[in-house]
Amino acid sequence: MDAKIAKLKEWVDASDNIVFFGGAGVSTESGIPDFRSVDGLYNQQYKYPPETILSHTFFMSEPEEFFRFYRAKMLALDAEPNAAHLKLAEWERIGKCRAVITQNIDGLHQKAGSREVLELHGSVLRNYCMRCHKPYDVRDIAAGQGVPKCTCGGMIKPDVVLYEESLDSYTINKSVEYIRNADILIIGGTSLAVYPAAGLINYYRGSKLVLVNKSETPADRSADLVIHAPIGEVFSQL
Ligand code: CNA
Repeated sequence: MDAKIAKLKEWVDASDNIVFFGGAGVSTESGIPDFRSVDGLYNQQYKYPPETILSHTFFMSEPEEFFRFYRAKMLALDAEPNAAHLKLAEWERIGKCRAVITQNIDGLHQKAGSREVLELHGSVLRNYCMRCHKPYDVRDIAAGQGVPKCTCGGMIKPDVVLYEESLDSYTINKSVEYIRNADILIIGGTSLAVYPAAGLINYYRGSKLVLVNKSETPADRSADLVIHAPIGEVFSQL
């Protein structure tokens, strides 16, 4: 076993207060593309850049185009959890992992069995009418065509945080509390480029800040352990 993975395993084995902070890279090994990798969504060609399509302004002004992109690229309902999701769920079950804080919207941590999952950017699995707030199943959104409409005539919006929208303050406060009190903070599969989510890691006060990411991140220099490798492969060895 690689010396860095052995070190991480030693820390994990001795801890009952691990907090995980992750992003889209956690789900690439489940077949869901991230944003910033070479094969990520930002490097594929669309009429508009993904930041534009996934903004509140675009959603309200061009909902047809939004849902065309959203159904094709953001919904992956057949994806299954990979070794990283499964290991985190196991750690929670045996009392090691206190919380998973995720920027992902795919629901795979819960599918793997994690219960304390703080979804900073919401979830594609929840959908509500913007007028009467009636909930809709994601399968209704996936199977439909054009702009999904409620029986009342209102537009249905996925419960995901679009660019220009603010994050839920309860979720942020709870995330800060977990991070501030964590023994080990493992950051994985995130470019740490999207704020305010990325700023939450600055609340960590411990001495075991771990980064598991394929590429370099702005936090590499302040981390106590940096592993540049696919997270599923790393976690399957822990
Ligand atoms: P990002 O900016 O696309 O960064 C992903 C990072 O993960 C990059 O640094 C990659 O090098 C790294 N990476 C890719 N695959 C792996 C892997 N197997 N192991 C380790 N590292 C890997 O994504 P962020 O999450 O940082 O950006 C935040 C956005 C992306 C959030 O708002 C998400 O909602 C959004 N997003 C989510 C999903 C999802 O829910 N699965 C998919 C695509 C985008």
